[in-house]
Amino acid sequence: MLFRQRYIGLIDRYKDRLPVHDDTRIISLGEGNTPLIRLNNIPALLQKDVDIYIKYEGLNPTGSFKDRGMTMAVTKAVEEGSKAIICASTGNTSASAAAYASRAGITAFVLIPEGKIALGKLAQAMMHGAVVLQIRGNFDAGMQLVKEVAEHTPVTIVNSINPYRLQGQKTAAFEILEELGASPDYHCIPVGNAGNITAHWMGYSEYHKNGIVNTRPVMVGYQAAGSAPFLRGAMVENPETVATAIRIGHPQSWDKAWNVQKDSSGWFDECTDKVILDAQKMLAEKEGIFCEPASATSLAGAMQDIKTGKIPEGSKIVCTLTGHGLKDPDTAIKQSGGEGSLITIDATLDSVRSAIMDHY
Ligand code: AN7
Repeated sequence: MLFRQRYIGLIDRYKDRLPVHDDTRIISLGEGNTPLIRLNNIPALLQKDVDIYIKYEGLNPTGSFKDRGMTMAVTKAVEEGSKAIICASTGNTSASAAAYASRAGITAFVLIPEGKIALGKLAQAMMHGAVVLQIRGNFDAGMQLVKEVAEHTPVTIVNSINPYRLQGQKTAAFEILEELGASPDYHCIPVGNAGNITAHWMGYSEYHKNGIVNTRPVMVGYQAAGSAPFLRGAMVENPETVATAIRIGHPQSWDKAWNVQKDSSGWFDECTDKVILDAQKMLAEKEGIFCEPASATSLAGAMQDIKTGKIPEGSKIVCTLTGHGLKDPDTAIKQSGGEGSLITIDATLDSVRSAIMDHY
């Protein structure tokens, strides 16, 4: 018999680099260890000599990068005796919190903006048994409420203002460095609350400081144009974008993200909803990779900067795809022409044959 060591999860894998003890009860669903996929076709379409890698975080257990942070946050909440967790969410955090809470046997309270979360995420939060509080307000209003309520109520906040979240999420950078054997030149990432860009920089910096790698990437954060406080240089009051995951006007890691920008000599930029959706479709059609709209912002932004030469030829670029495409089936179907564009035929051999000949 041939055995491979069982992969349990990122806390188990990076125990010595995370704030856990030998006897900590780890709450895990086998998160992390996601594929780093080299794009085959898109660089050629851009007619640029660039090496683009996709870190496919949509393949985490609940379909987003949030699981990296949630395994840590829930593990620590349980260790500290917490019986309930709470978060405000544009969707993915609520799905992840709901799953890890049920795994731990504690309660998850999630505040979501009414009508503005993708269907798959809502299904997850409900299915895992979270107490779903739909608010007549946006994410930023929900976040404010969560902070206030947690001051007087015995619930642990598991939004990325919980420092254990970033500790877990820094492991994505570890995996990239270990797989490439060196730092990429650029790391492109969607920015909402800016927790993930902060966590990645922590991870890169840790391996750099320990002498495991000699360089760190330039960090580039992309926002949706209607929800781009880092571009405006100020909070945005009524953020709007098709990429509902990053429909955030008051980023919680504002100062931290500006420090990442300065320390890495990076920048922020914005993408229109059209450019985001085009990139999402392109990834699905040309590379076989399905991500949700917010995730495609990283590649959309990278392509903009590759075209202008701001990201020069010869660069090795990693783009994080934060969430799976199945999270938001409505947007996917709509932008593929809608259900009305499906070819409906009689269940006969002739009809199938002629449909094949029409589309061969
Ligand atoms: C797919 O779930 O904030 O910059 O409440 O779901 O670390 O906030 C989601 C954020 C990017 C932005 N891509 O990450 C939530 C939530 C996807 C996301 C982001 C989110 P941060």
